[in-house]
This record gives sequence, C-alpha cells and structure tokens, in this order.
Amino acid sequence: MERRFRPYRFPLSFSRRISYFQYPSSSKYNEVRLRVLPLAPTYSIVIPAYNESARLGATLEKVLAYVHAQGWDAEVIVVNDGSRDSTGEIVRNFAAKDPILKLIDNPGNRGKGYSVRNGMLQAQGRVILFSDADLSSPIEEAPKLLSALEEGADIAIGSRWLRAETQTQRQPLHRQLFGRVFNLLLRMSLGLQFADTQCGFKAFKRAAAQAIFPLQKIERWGFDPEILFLARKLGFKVVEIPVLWGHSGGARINPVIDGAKMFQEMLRVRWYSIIGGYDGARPLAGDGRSAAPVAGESRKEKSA
Ligand SMILES: Nc1nc2c(ncn2[C@@H]2O[C@H](COP(=O)(O)OP(=O)(O)OP(=O)(O)O)[C@@H](O)[C@H]2O)c(=O)[nH]1
Ligand SMILES: [Mg+2]
Repeated sequence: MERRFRPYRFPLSFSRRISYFQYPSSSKYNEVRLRVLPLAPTYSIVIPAYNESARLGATLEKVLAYVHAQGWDAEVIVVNDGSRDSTGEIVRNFAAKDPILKLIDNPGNRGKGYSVRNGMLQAQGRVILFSDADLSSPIEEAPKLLSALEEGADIAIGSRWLRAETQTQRQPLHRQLFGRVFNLLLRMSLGLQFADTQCGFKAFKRAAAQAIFPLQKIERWGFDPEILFLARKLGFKVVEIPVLWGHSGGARINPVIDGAKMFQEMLRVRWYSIIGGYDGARPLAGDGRSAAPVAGESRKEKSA
C-alpha cells in the first residue's frame, strides 16, 4: 500500500498559539509573547530595608532618577524586612508612579542576609546589584562594578579599604577597628583574602547569583563572608573594586553584640563546609542570560 505523507495536526489550542507567533503584528501575539517569553531586564537593583522610612524616600528618588537618566532597562526591588515604620508604604507610593519599582515583603524581620537573598532570588536581571538603603556607596558608583563584570568577573564587590581614601566619611574609630579585626578573623577562619567583605554594594552576574544564594544559610550580618566563601568554592571570579563610601551614621550595629554574633556565624560557615552542608553546590549551567551585558545593551543606548 502506498504510504502518503500526512502532516501532523496540532490540537486546536496549540496550533492557535503557533499561529500567533506566525503573525507577530496581531495583538493576541503580544499577549502570548508576554506570557510565554517575559522580557527580563538587564539590571536589577536590590535594596534591603529595615525601618528605613527616614532615608528611603531620598534613596528611591536618587536611584530611580539615575536609572532613568542612564536609560537602563532595569528593575529596582526593595525588600522590606518586617519594618515597623512606613517603609512599605513609601515604596508603594513610589511604585504607583514608577512601574520599575517593586516591593517584596519578608515574613517579619529576618535580617539583612535573608533580605538580600530574597531579593537576589526574585530579581530577573542579567546583572543583579544590591545596595544598602542609606546609599553609603552612591548609586553613581554602580558602573565601576558593572565594568568589572563586563571585563570578565562573575562578581564585583565594592571595597572601602582597597583604597582607604575613597571613604568620604569615615566610620567612627571603634567601628574601623572592629572591621579590621573582623577582616583578620575572616582571613584566618575562612581564608578569604579581601580587604573588605562587608561593603553593602555588590554586583553579580545572574548565573553566579542563582548558584550562590540558594546555598546561603546565614540570615543576618555574617552573610557577606558566606556568599564570598561559596563564590570561591564554586569557582566564580570575584574582584574587589574601590568605591566611594560615606558612613551615614545611625549606628544600628552594636560592635560588641553584633560582632560576637558575626564571629559565631563565621564559625558556622566553616562548620557547614566541614560537615558537607554546602555539598552538591554546582555552578548553574549557562542559562543564556548569564553573560554580563555591555554598556551598549541598555535600551536608550541601543536606540541612540
Ligand atoms: N539594622 C538592620 N538593617 C537591616 C535589617 N534587615 C535589612 N537591613 C538593611 O541592611 C542595610 C544595612 O543596614 P545599616 O543599618 O545601614 O548597617 P551598616 O551600614 O552596616 O551600619 P551603620 O553604620 O549603622 O549604617 C540597610 O539597607 C538596612 O535597611 C535588620 O534586620 N537590621
Ligand atoms: Mg549603613
């Protein structure tokens, strides 16, 4: 018997969907495209915020104005860490006027480490940067970190101590001393050879963030050394970049109490690594979105 080729007929709903792709001018096509292929922004800026009502308004104004002035295709995410003041409301008010701003609410006050992880894992950008809400490092410093990623690093961390003269407003002496002792202990306990692990201004390529943050266990102040420890374990390239930094005051960290907790957290990181708590850690296979965008990739620059 002669065998005739019969084209396979897709079920109706599916074939309809295909046809939307064949007719890109139809409005149905755009509907489907947005649902099936959500467009990821180039940059995500994550800002952890706990009781930041006094300074968050000014910070959001600066960050949003800067992002728009640069023409960046970006999202800004504030992670509200169970604030008891009007932090959430401030973000909602700004977000009503600017859709690139998003609010994530933690389930109560969980710490800066938890907040950063929550934001980093929900961020959609190809590069994800986190910054303290007090903008101790001005947002205008971001291109320094982004350039380092373009040049091949997976992670670029702001540093206040690589060139100490970049500190426009120094911390009080006791905080500087505490920071240096902490750094020494980090070198001894985790072998981390960075001048400054604690600067709240760090940028990650998406693949690095997606590999590291799911493994993070430390939820409070000691999370920075843990993510740097994990970055080394997973073989990511980390570079330290001197950035401008001005101490903003407020003194919400107690060097003695928080210092003791951070030391305990360092030992926990060492302990977890000994008992295999971070095993199974594998860099994610390239998801096609891991490459650092180049400056020319922002929408404005593209169309210019
Ligand atoms: N203090 C505090 N900050 C948190 C918490 N969760 C998230 N954060 C955010 O973590 C960032 C750093 O907090 P800061 O209080 O500025 O800490 P710091 O810069 O190390 O210390 P200061 O010298 O007091 O500014 C800010 O964006 C906070 O809003 C928390 O539970 N407590
Ligand atoms: Mg601060």
